Amino acid sequence: MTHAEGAPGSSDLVVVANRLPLDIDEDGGWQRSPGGLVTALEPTLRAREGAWVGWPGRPDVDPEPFDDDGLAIRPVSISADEVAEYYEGFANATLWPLYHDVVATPRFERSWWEAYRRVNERFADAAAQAAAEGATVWVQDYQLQLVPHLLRRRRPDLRIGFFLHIPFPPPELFDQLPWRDAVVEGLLGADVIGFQTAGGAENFRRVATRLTHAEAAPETGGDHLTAPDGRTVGVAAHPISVDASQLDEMARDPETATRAEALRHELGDPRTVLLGVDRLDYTKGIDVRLRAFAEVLGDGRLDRAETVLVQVATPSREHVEHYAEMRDVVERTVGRVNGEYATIGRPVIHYLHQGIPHEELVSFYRCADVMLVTPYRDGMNLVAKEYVASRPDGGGALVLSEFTGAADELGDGSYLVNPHDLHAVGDAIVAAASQDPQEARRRMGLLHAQVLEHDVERWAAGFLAALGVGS
Ligand code: ADQ
Repeated sequence: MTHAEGAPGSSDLVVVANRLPLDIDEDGGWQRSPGGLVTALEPTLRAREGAWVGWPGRPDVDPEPFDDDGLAIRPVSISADEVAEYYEGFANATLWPLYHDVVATPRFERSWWEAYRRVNERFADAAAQAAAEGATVWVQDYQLQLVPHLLRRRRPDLRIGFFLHIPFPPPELFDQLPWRDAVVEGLLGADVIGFQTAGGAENFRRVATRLTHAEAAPETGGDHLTAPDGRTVGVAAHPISVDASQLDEMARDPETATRAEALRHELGDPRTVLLGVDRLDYTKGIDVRLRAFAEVLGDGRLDRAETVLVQVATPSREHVEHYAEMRDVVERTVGRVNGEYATIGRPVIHYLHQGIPHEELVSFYRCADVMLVTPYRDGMNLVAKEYVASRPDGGGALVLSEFTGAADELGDGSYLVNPHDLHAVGDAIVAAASQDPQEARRRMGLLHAQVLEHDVERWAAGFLAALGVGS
């Protein structure tokens, strides 16, 4: 079913994201790709004849819209050139490094920007077609920052929300972007702009008031702006989370404990298991934790015969140059550290360059005495929250970078570190690995309670409430 240009669609709630919650395969069949977002939004979407606008995950296909069990799926077609320029280029080689503290050098290419604008127009068209009169549209993430403004131009009747999953940088970095005015204008088209942290929201307010005629609206407690066109725009932190009760339940399943024990046995029954789980991304600080681990083995603060680090790294964005370089760095480091400290049949680092199933991941979390989350910069970091949600037993310890959004909420119970300070990361690893069991329980109890209470459902309901949608 398609709608005539300009005529409203039938959905009262529309989610617009780079990816659909389903991927199309080579034969045109659809595979579910369940993520936290779809799980969190599903009940509300289905209750409101919801629609999801997004890319089906393959270039140059143009599938028909369809209904998936009450959820309207509205695919947006993207060509192979656009995948290279809009997605791998502007989104992942310009915005991603720029918004993550320039930990890699962003590239500014005019043709990438033009593709970004063109694709954002296409998403705005699809959203305008799906939304019913007066509907609410929730736009997700850095790939689609122009959509709020473009959509408002097409459909002034809509309530529009935008959530940024990655950090929003301070003006000192954002100002490098040659197209900064258009991006801020794009975002200001929303009624509510959500960020992972209060710091991100504050950065955006500073940028917006300096680059446009937007003004602070002090009567609202300081978390709104008056946009240049006079509309009030909410700008606030809405920290995302995980399906905590599901993880808690899975972790309590005796089968999970059995699998966790089996894993430890397969690892050679070491005294201490350390774990890292990440997309293989240069922002995640995989290199720093490997080097810190090598240092504490080298100086004998952790016993190389009794300690094992498992690093699971999902392949990610392999066509983007910095990612290939990062993979080389990580894999060379794994080889070097094992070369130095392993014995036959006993590597000190087990490295998996693969995704692992959700249930298996929970067993890994249950098995890990110390979870290492050491990004140089991260919007939130769901792995940290998944880990603590999976420890209802009160066991384990979290080493957490202070440059993650998660540190705002999990600072109290975790071992907070500056990932640029290799010695401090080593100290934190040693402290977490040798903590007093009673203190350990107290810390994990705090963390577990925090995440169980502030779960992804609460995040979605909170954002939608700010947009005026009741649950
Ligand atoms: P990501 O950068 O992808 O997300 P993160 O929040 O850690 O980072 O989420 C990664 C997800 O992938 C987790 O759910 C994790 O379990 C899963 N995962 C990672 N490696 C895996 C593996 N090897 N096998 C299976 N699953 C694996 C972006 C932002 C974050 C923000 C989220 C949500 O960069 O800062 O927290 O969006 O807003």
